Amino acid sequence: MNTAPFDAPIYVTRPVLPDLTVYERHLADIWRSCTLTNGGPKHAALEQRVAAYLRAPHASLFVNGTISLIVALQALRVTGECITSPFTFPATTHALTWMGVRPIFCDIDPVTLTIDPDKIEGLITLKTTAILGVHVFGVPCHVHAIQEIADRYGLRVIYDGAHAFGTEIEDRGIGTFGDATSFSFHATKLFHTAEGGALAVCDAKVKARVDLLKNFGIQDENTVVMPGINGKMSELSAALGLCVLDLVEDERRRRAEVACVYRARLGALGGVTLPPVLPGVRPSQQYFAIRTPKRDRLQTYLRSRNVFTRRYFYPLTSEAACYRQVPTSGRENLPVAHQVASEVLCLPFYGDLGVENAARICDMIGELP
Ligand code: T4K
Repeated sequence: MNTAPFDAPIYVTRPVLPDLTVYERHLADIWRSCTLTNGGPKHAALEQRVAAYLRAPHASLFVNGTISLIVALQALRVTGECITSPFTFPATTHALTWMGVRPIFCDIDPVTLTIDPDKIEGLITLKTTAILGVHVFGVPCHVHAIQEIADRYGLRVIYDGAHAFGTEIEDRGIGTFGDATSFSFHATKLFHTAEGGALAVCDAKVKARVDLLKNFGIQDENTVVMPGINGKMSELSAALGLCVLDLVEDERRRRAEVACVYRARLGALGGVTLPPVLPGVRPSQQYFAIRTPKRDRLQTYLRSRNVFTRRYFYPLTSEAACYRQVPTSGRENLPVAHQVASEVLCLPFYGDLGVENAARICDMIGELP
């Protein structure tokens, strides 16, 4: 048992990076073509490969995940009120606010930590136009139950799949559920382009609208058809994505090995709730989030051992000063979300961590009284 502090800091994640020479070959192509952005060949190649990896009929690349979410809301004409989870990164809730849509916070399921479908219906009003679920930590929302409610009330369904790149439900890509799913390709993500994102949709008409919206709404040199934004991914980011995508399956395999160690060792300790294993679900391997009532003490203790965990997602977005006045923000409406936010801790989780370091972190966790 080795619980001595690590010599170098251990972070919650580390980005996968290709061999520099592989990226340099792509850079040489870019230098030759002199095309740096606005839908060049790297962008076209990555867009196709991302759609194929996600097993989605259509994908559109973006400059980041947040803009892809905002564009999804605009493309699907979400207005009024949208029912969403407060257990998320602020970007989810902010995307609604930037669109002038009021977030209506719904409590979460204590097992999946995603929006609780049993609580959605009671929040629907005449102003509700959509449900925005978050596949938090890559664990899928209750997609069938959500779709059933949405169909009954004529609502749009949008998913924030920032953590869910590669999650599958019964062999179906996560991006094929609902009307649109956004992904983040930030450096902290399993698959990344340094900064970047994508939107997966099933309807070709929505894809066409999304592509216009991310390019200022410009149809051709003489025609602007809608008030769009600049959401385009550059050739440099797309080239990095092409290199990283080649490494993703191996990274997922290595993370699965780390997860195995965490599950076995922490499961044996007791007092720690592990991430759920759901039948028929292939996990993305994005985060390894545990829950423990000793969370804050544990985080401080691990920090003293040079291990930097993160309290994703504490505080809830409903607790932010800009959302506290929203009527559904009250603690009494969100008891599960508050409990989970007070206990959740994301452990270091990336392939290069290795199984031995993961075991050492488990020993440290076991040492805490
Ligand atoms: N929806 C959800 C549910 C999200 O979680 C996010 C983003 C979004 C939407 C929006 O997607 P984007 O617009 O970002 O594409 C990070 C990320 O910045 C953010 O993308 C992510 N979620 C969020 C969960 O985490 P921080 O503030 O925790 O990151 P930071 O810089 O503290 O990084 C954490 C650790 O990762 C560092 O301690 C070391 C390591 N790291 C980080 C970076 C940036 C590296 O090793 N290299 C790096 O380049 O927000």
